[in-house]
Amino acid sequence: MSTIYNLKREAAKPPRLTGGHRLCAGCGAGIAVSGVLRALEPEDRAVVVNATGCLEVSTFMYPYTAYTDSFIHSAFENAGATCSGVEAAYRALKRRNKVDGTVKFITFAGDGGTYDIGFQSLSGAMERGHDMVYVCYDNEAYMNTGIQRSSSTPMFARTTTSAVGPAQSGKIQPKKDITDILVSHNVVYAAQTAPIGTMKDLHTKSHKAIYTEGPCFLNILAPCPRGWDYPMELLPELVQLAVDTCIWPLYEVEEGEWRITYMPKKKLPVKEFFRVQGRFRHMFQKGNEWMLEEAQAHVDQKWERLRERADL
Ligand SMILES: Cc1ncc(C[n+]2csc(CCOP(=O)(O)OP(=O)(O)O)c2C)c(N)n1
Repeated sequence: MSTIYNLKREAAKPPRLTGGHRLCAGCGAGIAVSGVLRALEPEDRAVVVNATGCLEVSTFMYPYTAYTDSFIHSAFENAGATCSGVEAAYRALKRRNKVDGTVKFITFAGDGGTYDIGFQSLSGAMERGHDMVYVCYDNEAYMNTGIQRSSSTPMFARTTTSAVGPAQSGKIQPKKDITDILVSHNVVYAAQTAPIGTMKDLHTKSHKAIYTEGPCFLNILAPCPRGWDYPMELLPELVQLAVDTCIWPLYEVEEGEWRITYMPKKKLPVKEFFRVQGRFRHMFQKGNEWMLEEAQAHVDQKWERLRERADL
């Protein structure tokens, strides 16, 4: 099994999330998920567990499926538990020589299903040490039900439940740091990545997560053209801006060792990322400069903390 990334080789593999699904043009989730599944070695099978959300309603509408692997639609609350249960059953069958080949276990859930509603079952599955990967595609709100704020929504972002007006300026609270929380579960591998550039970062981390034995967690930035309010063709630039502003740093934590996997050549001001999205438009109105300053200070502080942890 080769761990050296080769774009040509990966792109030539048959897709395991096939075309014809109903995700929006310009959505980051579909690219993220197909990128994760592409990291599976062709001879291995997978069981994909998916919590309710945009991904699930768009890629699996019974009797249709966009997956070439087995798929379980799980409730919001228990995607982690469902995946860990199937993994435990597999191990029991394997011990009795009742299954051939290798099967990998991957859960996909949005930030609502991960940071909030499915958190207890994710926490339990990771703590029990199941051999599975839990992947959060983080679009920073409950998009499927009409763009409601989640604990992943960044401060100041406008959603349908964090309004912008005289009484409130978008979401009041800062974004929860779920990757850090998962690191505290002592998972064997945790990483933050994004569908970016040649997809090398996403591929390498997905491969590591799938083929490292034990509980692994990936948090993947997945921009949403409807919720973030950007023109669909802007997706690649938007992801690049998220990492170059250090709003979404790319890093991994392996057995407690923190490593930054992308260092921006020039760290850009956060307003470059905000400027291209309607959900932050109010931050550019006269009198609201303090919001940009506060957001910048918050990102700088988190970036410094990450650099310290990575010994940089
Ligand atoms: C317990 C429960 N509460 C609420 C819902 C309604 N619901 C279905 S999808 C969804 C939004 C999912 O948000 P997220 O997990 O962030 O995924 P996204 O749709 O953004 O991809 C909600 C609130 C539900 N299915 N189950």
